[in-house]
Amino acid sequence: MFGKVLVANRGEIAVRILRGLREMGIRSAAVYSDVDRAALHVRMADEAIAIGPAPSRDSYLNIDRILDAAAACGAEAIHPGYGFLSENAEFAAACESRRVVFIGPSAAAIRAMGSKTQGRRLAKAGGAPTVPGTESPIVDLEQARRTAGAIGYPILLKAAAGGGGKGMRRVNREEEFEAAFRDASSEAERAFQDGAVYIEKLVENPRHIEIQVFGDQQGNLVHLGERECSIQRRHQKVIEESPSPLVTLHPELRQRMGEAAVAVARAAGYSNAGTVEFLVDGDRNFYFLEMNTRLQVEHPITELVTGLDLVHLQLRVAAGEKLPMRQEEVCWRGSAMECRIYAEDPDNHFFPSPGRITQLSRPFGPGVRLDSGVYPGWVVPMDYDPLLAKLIVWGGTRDTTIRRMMRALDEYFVAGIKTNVGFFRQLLDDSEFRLGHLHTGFIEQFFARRQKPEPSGGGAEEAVAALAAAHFSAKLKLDGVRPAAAPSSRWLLDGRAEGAR
Ligand code: MV4
Repeated sequence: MFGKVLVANRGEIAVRILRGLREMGIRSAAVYSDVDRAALHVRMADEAIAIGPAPSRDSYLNIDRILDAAAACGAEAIHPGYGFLSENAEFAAACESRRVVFIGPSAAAIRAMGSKTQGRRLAKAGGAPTVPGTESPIVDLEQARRTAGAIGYPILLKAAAGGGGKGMRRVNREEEFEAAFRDASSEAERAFQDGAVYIEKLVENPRHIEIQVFGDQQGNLVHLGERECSIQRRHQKVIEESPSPLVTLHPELRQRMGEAAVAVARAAGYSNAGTVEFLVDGDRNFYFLEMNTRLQVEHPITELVTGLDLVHLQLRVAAGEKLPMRQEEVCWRGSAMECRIYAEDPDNHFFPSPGRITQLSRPFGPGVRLDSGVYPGWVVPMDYDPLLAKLIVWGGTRDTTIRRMMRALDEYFVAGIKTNVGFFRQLLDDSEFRLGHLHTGFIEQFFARRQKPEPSGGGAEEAVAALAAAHFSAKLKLDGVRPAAAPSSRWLLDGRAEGAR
């Protein structure tokens, strides 16, 4: 096993990885930009190395500075986390040539999956179903129009170098094709310096279900089940859960999607943690979408339902150990859900709300996990993604998990900055959400449902009562007075119960 690992990231994921390193008895080194000097990940690491000014390109995205930091502290391996350099094939290759282990798949596998068209070719080669479409970018507009006609409208134009919905255009009929192609291509050129665009048949209102896979360097591969990630806003995930409510209704889906995901990973020569994304249509047909070649933000829900520690596993297989389990030994228990808590203002278009955290209190109790990168007094910088923490909850059933999440959200209190905590309570209360009727258009429809006036009287009254209750509980928290807490503190102070006197 490694003696020392450098964590090339910041925020909650750097903290998460540092915890894994501490548990495995591996020394840790953090890196930090100028604005992160006092960050939690810097405090938690055994040592920390400054890598430059706040802008990512001068610090967390700077390959030379990260590699110099690893050399300076004698780290044998680098964990990239997610975002930043985690899916940068050039960085993985630079690690290989500087003889430091990149904790992730090979540079070749990252590069292959970075190209969405090559990913589709590999998925097909592995025998996984793909959405009807082209395996190479459009070169001849006239021919592309014929291909689109043969596939059948509506179609989607997608950036070959893409991901995250950039360079993606819906085309409803042939007359729209040329303009949409130019739009998609120029957006892709701006975003990825690569204007290549290809065609896929559009799947209407699909679910987004992804499979966690894991490989070792001996060629063993397993899948760790699915995560339902359909609740997204502008291609940003908001709530994730495992198992998918759809898979709970149709359990054979897990094995079929799991086998398809492993086949894709095998075709890519994959090792370490990876995620294979699928679209699932209304008839439960699933299609390969793309593969993410990193540990994902939402990995903790898989950890809670499988009982595995994905960071430990990453370190073990990166150090050359075999996967410690076979597929038949992987099992799933209960239900887990994650809310991504952001410093953002739900009442102002979810704009980022950086600033100083003046008060912070967190949930505890059964089935609650909080992966957080912040502390009271910390100033959330405006230079990075404003994710504060992930609230992750486990329960025996989906219903228990939802109730527990509501309770935990009530206990999570932040002052000084705006957060989306209140928004989650509304989402979790939604009847369609409760029923597990999830799809990628869910949030949009949810907003539309909320804007409609209540059909009958009483509903409005209820809404006013709920608002008043929310305001009251927020005020109680601000004042630091909680009626339920008074008797128990009295008990603690007096050493005997109220009734005993
Ligand atoms: C699709 C699709 C429907 N049909 N592809 C959006 C981001 C990009 N990575 C893939 N995306 C989609 N691809 C076909 N052929 C719908 C989406 C999509 C989506 C996918 C996953 C999660 C949320 C989404 C929201 C809107 C559109």
